[in-house]
Amino acid sequence: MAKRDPFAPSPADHFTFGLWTVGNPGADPFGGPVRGKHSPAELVHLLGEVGGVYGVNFHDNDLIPIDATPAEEAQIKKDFKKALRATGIKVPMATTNLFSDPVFKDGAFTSNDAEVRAYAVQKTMNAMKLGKEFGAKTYVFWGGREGTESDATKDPVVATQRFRECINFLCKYSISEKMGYKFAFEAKPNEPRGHIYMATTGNYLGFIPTLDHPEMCGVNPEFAHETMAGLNFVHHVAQALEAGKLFHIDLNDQEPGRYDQDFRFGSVNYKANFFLAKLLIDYKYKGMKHFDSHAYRQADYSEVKAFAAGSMRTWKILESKVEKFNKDRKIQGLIKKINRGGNTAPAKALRKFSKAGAKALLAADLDRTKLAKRPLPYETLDQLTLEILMGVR
Ligand code: GCO
Ligand code: MN
Ligand code: MN
Repeated sequence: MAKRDPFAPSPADHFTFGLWTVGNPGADPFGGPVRGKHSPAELVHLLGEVGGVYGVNFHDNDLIPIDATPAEEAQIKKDFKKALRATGIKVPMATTNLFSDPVFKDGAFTSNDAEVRAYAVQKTMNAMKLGKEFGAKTYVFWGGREGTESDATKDPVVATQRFRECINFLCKYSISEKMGYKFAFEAKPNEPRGHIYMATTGNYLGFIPTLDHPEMCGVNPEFAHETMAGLNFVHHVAQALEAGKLFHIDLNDQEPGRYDQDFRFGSVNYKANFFLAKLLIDYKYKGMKHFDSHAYRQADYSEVKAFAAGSMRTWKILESKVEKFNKDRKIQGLIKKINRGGNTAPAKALRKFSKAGAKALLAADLDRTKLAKRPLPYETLDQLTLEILMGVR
């Protein structure tokens, strides 16, 4: 009997793709499409052939073109439902395209034109209904056009208030229609706008508590987005996780300081992606892992399948490396050693404030010269990590 592939994905891994990711035709700002268009149903079958995929996500117009006739819409939905049934693939997340149409050239929820804002909310309400038709539970908001090239054009405080007004309305709409959505906000620093409002996941973590329904709102961080700006993505995800706000995650890869590359997960920064996998595994993230990336422009559809399979396989390989790291006695010994001092009186006093504790802490003998001399074997720890990743440990 053939040996089971230890890195084979399964639906239990909650890996998802978007119609817009595997269906990406390879156009860029300098050249048109290089791959033929596949219908939504064909893309579901493509994912079925890759195997191990849990779900497929869509923007309203990935499924139903913005100018589709009612008859076309009905046919697309029928074919898509049939493909979902045949493959067992689910639709866990839906979202709205609030960026392609010229009406959104200056933003959707932050547009200066109140009627454009109303249209954006109306389009989102319809897209939320569409998502519900296919069972979506998470609703993603990526404000790609919410921003400026020149701050002469918009008041950034007013823009935040307009954004809040739209989200509050949509939260109440989901509640009043008993849709049960969880909203997940996705930050990005730039592209397609010169500057996008809510540039980082942290911006959204600050914004959410100002909403009328913060309990139903969280974030959908994307590896490439913080990385584009040279920031540490893992730290942003950690803050969201710690706050109980990591509702969804977009996995891909990206070289810092470049255009929005949307590379295959793990193809550039596999060390950073290892720490991301470790974070999500250690803190038992159970949500969807959505690969928001696309195949190289040189790929044909058989290579698109290789890209999808590779994305999941890399996660599974990193998962096995995390297990190795967590079981490595030398590494764990070092980690224990560097997290020290917790049983001393000053450390205990710090845990919960009391007047007596504050007095004790002020009087404690904490010798900074001695403390500074305690060893920090970080060179060793990082090298051991690297050796696990390189497969020699
Ligand atoms: C991007 C974004 C988008 C969003 C998508 C879902 O950089 O273009 O990552 O792919 O994730 O629109 O809202
Ligand atoms: Mn992106
Ligand atoms: Mn994304």
